[in-house]
Amino acid sequence: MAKSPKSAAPARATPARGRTAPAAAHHTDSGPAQGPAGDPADPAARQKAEVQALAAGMPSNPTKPDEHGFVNGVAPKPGVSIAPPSRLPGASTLSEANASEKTGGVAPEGGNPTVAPLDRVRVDSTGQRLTTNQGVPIADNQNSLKYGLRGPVLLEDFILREKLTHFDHERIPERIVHARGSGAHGFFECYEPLTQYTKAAPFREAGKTTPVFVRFSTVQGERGSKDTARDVRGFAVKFYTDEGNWDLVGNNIPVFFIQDAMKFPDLVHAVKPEPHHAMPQAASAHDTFWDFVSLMPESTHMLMWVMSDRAIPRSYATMQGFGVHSYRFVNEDGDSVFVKFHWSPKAGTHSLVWDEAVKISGADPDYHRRDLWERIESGNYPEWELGVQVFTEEDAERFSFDILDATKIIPEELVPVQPVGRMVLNRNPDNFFAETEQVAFCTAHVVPGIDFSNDPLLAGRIHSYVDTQISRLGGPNFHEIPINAPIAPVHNNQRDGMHRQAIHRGRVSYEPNSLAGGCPFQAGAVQGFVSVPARIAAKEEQGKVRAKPEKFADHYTQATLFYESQTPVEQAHIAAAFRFELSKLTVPAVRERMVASLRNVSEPLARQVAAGLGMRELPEPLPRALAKPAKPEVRNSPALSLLARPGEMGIRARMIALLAADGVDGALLQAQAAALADQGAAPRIVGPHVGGIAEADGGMLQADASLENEPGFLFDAVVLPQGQGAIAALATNGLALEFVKEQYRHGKTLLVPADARVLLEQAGIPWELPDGSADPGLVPGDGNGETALKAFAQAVARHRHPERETDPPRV
Ligand code: HDE
Repeated sequence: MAKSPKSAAPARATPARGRTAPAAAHHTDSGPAQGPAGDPADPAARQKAEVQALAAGMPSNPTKPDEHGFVNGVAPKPGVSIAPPSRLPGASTLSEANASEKTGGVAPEGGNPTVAPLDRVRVDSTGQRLTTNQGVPIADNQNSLKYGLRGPVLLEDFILREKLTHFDHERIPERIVHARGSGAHGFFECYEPLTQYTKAAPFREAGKTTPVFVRFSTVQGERGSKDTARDVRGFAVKFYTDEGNWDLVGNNIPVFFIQDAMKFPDLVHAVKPEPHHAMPQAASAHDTFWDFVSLMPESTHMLMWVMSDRAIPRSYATMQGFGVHSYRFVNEDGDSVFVKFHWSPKAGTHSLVWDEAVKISGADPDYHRRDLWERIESGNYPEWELGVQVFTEEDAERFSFDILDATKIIPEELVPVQPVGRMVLNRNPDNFFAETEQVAFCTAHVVPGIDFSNDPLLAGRIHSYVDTQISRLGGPNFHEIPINAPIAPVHNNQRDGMHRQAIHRGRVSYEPNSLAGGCPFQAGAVQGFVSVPARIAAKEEQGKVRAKPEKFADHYTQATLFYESQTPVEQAHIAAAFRFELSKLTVPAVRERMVASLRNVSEPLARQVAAGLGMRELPEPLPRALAKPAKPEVRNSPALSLLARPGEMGIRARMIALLAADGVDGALLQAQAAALADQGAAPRIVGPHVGGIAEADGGMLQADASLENEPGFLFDAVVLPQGQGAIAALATNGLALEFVKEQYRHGKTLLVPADARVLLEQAGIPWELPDGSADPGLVPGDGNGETALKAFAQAVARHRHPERETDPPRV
């Protein structure tokens, strides 16, 4: 520890003959020619002497020879460091031990508290008085400072000015894409060590947990846009590993529209609201998007996914997530394999239907945000299993498609997905802005054990994310914003810049150095990040080139694979989505071009879409870029259907309405609500109004919501009431009939006691399916309801009853 200069002997004014003047040791401009003798009683002299000794201990740069040659390049050695004799040589100032309430004492050795847990910056104002940002107590928060009661407001009012100035700057630029999103904290838990493939910290030991922050988002709409737009969803996970932050910035769809980052600005310009009138918001159903994608046939595979129900998820908790690109795993020996990442929801993959999504966006634009928040608040923590597809360079060579092409999947039937861990989201943020808005994901954030492939789309992303944060978050120090700071120690020689938080001790901010004993020193290959040398065999045509490999030209094989792997009801939804989107175009030529493209995917699909658009004749198929694509390994992949993952959460977190009105059998209704809540569902009593509802037996129950403020399409299922008075009231209430009708139209489960059948009849709902068989989603309710409730819960767990569907709907 440096000795406090306070207790040090004062420097002598006159140097003793033959000795270096200790006073000279205090000069900051130049020191004594011979170096100080190091009077142990004088910290300045001691510091100089110890610095001199440190510097002398490194007569040359010992690591210089290691900077050269391939072998050193792939296995860099750790830097050399010399332990200083005391803390003195590393100090910025001899006065550092003069502590105060503000300065604290000397920096803890080797520490950087900007990476300490977030409670260091959480603010709780319980019992506190109001202050300015300078901590000055505010006496009056109601009035500006005026000259007399009716006089002018004074410029001197620093309290008013501070408040307004801060308010004026409350907004930051929204994300250029993925502006609308919601996030949560949680953890990742590793099942088994994956060390044969990777040394990445989260996969080192069975049971090891790594904190995560996850943000889900839509792509097209602005920050305040609706949640249930037809769109790709972002699925970005920040792993705070003990070896640094790893961001797996993925989507809920495993492929992308384009193959090269060069086209990303074009794609985004085409899909965003059109620039002349800034419409439409949060929608791809407009001319410029379809103009672009129909001229870019590599987007066809992605279009199949985006027109499927994947693009209108029921909940963030019921979506898969994908890393999309091929990445690399690297183990301790430096061996690498390719890897694709898959998140699979424990709650199953469930989606909305289009009519429902459209209506929800009006009644509750925050539908997904609310759902995520409420799941976590109620302890129904969303959970996913992480799976990996691991394959070698040699496997990749054999595939009929290129693994560097982000418009292609690797069918699970070709390379199975191995489960490696689970992720649980169990904590909502304290503050949306500080955490969810300021979180900065970046594909360049990788840790030792994870590396990139040569995917040209990924290459652009490695650049783009840091770049965008600099303007969005106002400078290069966004890594110090608490939500972005790693939990791993941070030490480097980067300094200054806007909004710098860290106060670096010492005067050394360069490497190599001897004045700080060589610290911080380079970690070397064993501990540090080393890029895998790309092992792509050099071919004659290797050289600078702007072109794509041949296999990238197969634009349709996997689009067909996706479409063919869907169940008939999913195929029908895809056709309907194309019909809807293309019906919104104002330029018929674009519409025709898209139908021409669909002929290369599936003739029946193209015909169905054309018929839905009133096109009597099919256009010629679009010319293909590759006349003879390679034979695909897999022609049907059941894993691609949403129905392949029903989930294992039953009715947990399902929103279930229990309709009520005056005269309801209140005891039964409350028992049903309690039984559903016991199973983890979220029951809500919905009446003609909120508040008191008179029960048949004279008691009162409280409605949580009204038919007006929470319409039927917001619920996963509905329990119809018993009690003649209530049924009669609801049967003449148009809102109640619409409620029931929409539940039915959207394929939901209705519990229908015999007496309440009249509600179905009034709403025009048939008791049987179109083919005359029993409707599994209309569950008859018996007297006191226990058996019926069980059957109801089972039917709700199926999510939806598409057997009921007709196009157009019967009801
Ligand atoms: Fe992004 N993307 N992206 N992207 N992306 C951004 O970064 C970009 C791509 C994805 O919740 C931006 O911080 C380029 C694919 C998610 O904060 C920006 C290219 C995938 C999020 C950016 C792509 C994604 C973003 C905007 C083509 C799925 C939201 C704000 C080369 C694998 C993260 C920001 C969050 C956000 C660039 C393509 C996923 C501009 C250049 C493919 C989930 O940097």
